Amino acid sequence: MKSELRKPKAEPNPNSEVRSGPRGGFGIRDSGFGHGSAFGFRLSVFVLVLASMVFVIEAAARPPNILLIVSDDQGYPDLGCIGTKPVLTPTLDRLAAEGVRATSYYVTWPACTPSRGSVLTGRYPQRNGLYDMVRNDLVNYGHRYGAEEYAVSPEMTLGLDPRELTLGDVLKKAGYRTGVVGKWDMGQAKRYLPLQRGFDFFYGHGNNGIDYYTHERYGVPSLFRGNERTEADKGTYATDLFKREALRFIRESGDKPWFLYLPFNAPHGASSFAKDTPEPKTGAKTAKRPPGEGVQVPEKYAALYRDKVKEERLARYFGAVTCMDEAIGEIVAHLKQQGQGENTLIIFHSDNGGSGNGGNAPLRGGKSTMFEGGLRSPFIAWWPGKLPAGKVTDEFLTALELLPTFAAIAGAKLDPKVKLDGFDLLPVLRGEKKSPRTEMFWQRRGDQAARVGNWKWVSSARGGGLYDLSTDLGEERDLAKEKPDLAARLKARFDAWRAEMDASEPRGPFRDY
Ligand SMILES: [Ca+2]
Repeated sequence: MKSELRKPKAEPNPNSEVRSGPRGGFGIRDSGFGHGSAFGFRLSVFVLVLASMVFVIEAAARPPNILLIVSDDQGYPDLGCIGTKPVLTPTLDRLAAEGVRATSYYVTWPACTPSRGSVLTGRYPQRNGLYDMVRNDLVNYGHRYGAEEYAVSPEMTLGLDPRELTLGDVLKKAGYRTGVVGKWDMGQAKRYLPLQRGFDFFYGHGNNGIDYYTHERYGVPSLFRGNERTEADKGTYATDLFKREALRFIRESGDKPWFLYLPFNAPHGASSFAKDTPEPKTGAKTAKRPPGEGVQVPEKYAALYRDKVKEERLARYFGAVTCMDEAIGEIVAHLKQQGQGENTLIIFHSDNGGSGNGGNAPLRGGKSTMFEGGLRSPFIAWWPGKLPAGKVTDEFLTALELLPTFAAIAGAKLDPKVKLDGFDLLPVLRGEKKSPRTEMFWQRRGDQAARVGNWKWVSSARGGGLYDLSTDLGEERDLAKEKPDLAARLKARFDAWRAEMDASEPRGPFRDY
């Protein structure tokens, strides 16, 4: 991958034009001068021009707010506007209709933690060192941890290397108020938590998943406010809490430009003991997770789907998506009420492919696989007046592009010593240029994949081959035998990328250095 470090001022500040709005308010009537004489008129014009110049400076000085919404395990087709599933997402559909939807947008890993680490750092997981999950998977969900045992477990001792710069670090330095509401998943020890990673505000869970109501994982209370664990909201549905806290953050930011990273835990399966199964005794390491535990959701949302789908787990999954969609709708409505609708970029995507809730057709595979169903995510960007409305683009884009994009619109200075793997994607969304991305690489343990142009090469325990995505989005026809030279070329590109990752500066927590 030819990496590209973009200078933030490469394009004009999209907010530097004069426009009317709550912070404008200049006009003839405001000038305070009479209009009855030529002198008065000229003076009025002079004052108007002067006032406009002041406003231009003021507008240029206030960059747009940025709201990054990430859903959890929401499959590529799981949006109402795609039209292949009965899922109801009126808010996201509207954002897509008023903005840009990308159909070839990829995450960097087919499951939570490394995918999110790339969102936050703009770097491949293999470059920032967070290339596997941070979770206690040596024991199953039925195991209730004691405090001392939990304190030394992977969930507490692993996290994103503290030397990595996050979106919070970059945007805070550019004058933004920065917040995280929801699933942090970058480590739970204090040094890993958002307040130590460039963020001013944090409400959510530090670990990989929780019970939507008790907010526990492995029996450990997992919700934080700032650096402190809190049980004050125990019993309230997580999506409702994250909506409440997102609105609080926006409200409390006042006139300051803000960046809110809002990663919902929905519609991920609940990380909880099953309601109808007795908790196993402490130390029981072989207790099975009960089948079909799935997603937790308030009954009114699951009820929307009971006549549409046969399986209860699907009704709950779709219900959780709709509940999240409704929460996003309230946040967007609040922005509009505050007059910030046109001064806010909203980006929405999922952290990885769907985990089997009705499949990811037309894509092959799902979460944890190297096929498109694991790596390709729904993507919507909304910014009225600054991005086209109703545009659908098939340009090759990834989550690595987010940090350079946000840095560019915030006018943030990037550290030239930090190698980034993406670029500002706004000109591509506007249709002003083709995507500079020609390649992308993935590795999950022994599984490997590369996309070069429209060609995809996969080598994994669950199958592999060479596929032409331009004619075979479902990766059904392996052309490796027909085109051995091309397959070898893609593998060589993968190997070159792997060598670059191995040669990059050692970073934790998984790399041996
Ligand atoms: Ca996930």
